[in-house]
Amino acid sequence: MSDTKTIDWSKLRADFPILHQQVHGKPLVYFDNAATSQKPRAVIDALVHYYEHDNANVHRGIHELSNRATNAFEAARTRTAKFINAKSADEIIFTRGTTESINLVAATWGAKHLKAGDVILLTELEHHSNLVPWQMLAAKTGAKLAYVPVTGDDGVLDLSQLDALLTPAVKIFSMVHISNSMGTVNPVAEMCARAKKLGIVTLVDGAQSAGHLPVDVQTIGCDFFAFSGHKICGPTGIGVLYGRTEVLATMPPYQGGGEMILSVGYQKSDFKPAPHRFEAGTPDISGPIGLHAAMDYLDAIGRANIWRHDQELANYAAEQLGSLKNIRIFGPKNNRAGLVSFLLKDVHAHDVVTLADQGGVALRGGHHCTQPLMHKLGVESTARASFYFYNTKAEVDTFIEVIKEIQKFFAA
Ligand code: 7TS
Repeated sequence: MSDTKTIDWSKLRADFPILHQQVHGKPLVYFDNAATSQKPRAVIDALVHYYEHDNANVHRGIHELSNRATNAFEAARTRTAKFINAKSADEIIFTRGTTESINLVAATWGAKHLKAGDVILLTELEHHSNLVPWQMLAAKTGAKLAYVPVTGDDGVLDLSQLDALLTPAVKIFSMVHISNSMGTVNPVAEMCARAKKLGIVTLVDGAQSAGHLPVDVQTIGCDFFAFSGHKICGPTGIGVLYGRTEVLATMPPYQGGGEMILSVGYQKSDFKPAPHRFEAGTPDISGPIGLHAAMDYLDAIGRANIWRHDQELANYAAEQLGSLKNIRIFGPKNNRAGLVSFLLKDVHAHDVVTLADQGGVALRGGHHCTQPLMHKLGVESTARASFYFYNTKAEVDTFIEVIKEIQKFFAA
């Protein structure tokens, strides 16, 4: 792995065809990476190659193309296990994304293990996809929801309350690794360890972390880890649920259909073990193949290097924004992930995003699917710039100039 200083980041940028265009007559500055990342040529080529040479259904045929497709599909599973250091490829379930991964756990683990009076522990930082499935499960089972609170605009959790919240009624603790709206990096290994000591099952939402820093599910010590392909340079429509073998073995199937059965009778069926028990029907085949190429691409750069680059850009952007007047900046002072959320005084976040777009800068404005957190902080929305390794300091300078122009426009 090369050192971050020896990496030619601008050369990597050349791998992304989409970045080399103008928007509204200005060079595109793509700062919406927390929503979705762009795709390098290697990933696009892997998808084209699959459809041009190997396309067939998996697991069913014994002809050459079906064997090739099956081998590529299962090789992607093995690669994914390596990407997050799972013990076995059987612990990797392919889903549509983080959202479906969490829904799968809520639907299957939840149906088996939760009853009225049990508690589902979450944090106040969660994305809607780690809130709503648990609310639906609570409504169905009579379980209750409890939350680890955030302390304020810095988006940091008050972990001094954790021991008091980890009551015997808590059956699962589901937490975000990196907050998509604040940029907080939660100490998930410590949080999981404290829960695990009490026999509580843990889930980590890794949507914002998996492609940005080295992830080792065994070191984190979680029972489940969820992430999306499209946020880590892979295609949309493919996601991952890691589940520890012992926990997956207790869970009933998710959807019923082909591929997930051992044998089917008219009255009753027997199901395969994990991971196939959770993957009914023809799966997204090109998705894992594209994801495989993305994981190879990211690990050739090194996620520790990507993380340093992310943090450098985010700290620089936060510092530059901090030098402006009439601005409210969210997120932690220390160890900020690669994004900055902010609000300009008396300017709606959507106006910031609309005007920034005119300057070629793609931001996001809104509640970022963290509506309860926004309400807790007393705001409706924020504007957000989120970075990845192909972004540059010069782009941050452009962004800051655009923000200054917006302030001037609204002050006039
Ligand atoms: N969890 C977190 C922390 C996220 O940031 C997101 C998506 C999800 C879960 C859901 O991922 P999906 O791939 O299943 O949709 N976050 C964002 C965002 O910040 N802007 O758009 C999507």
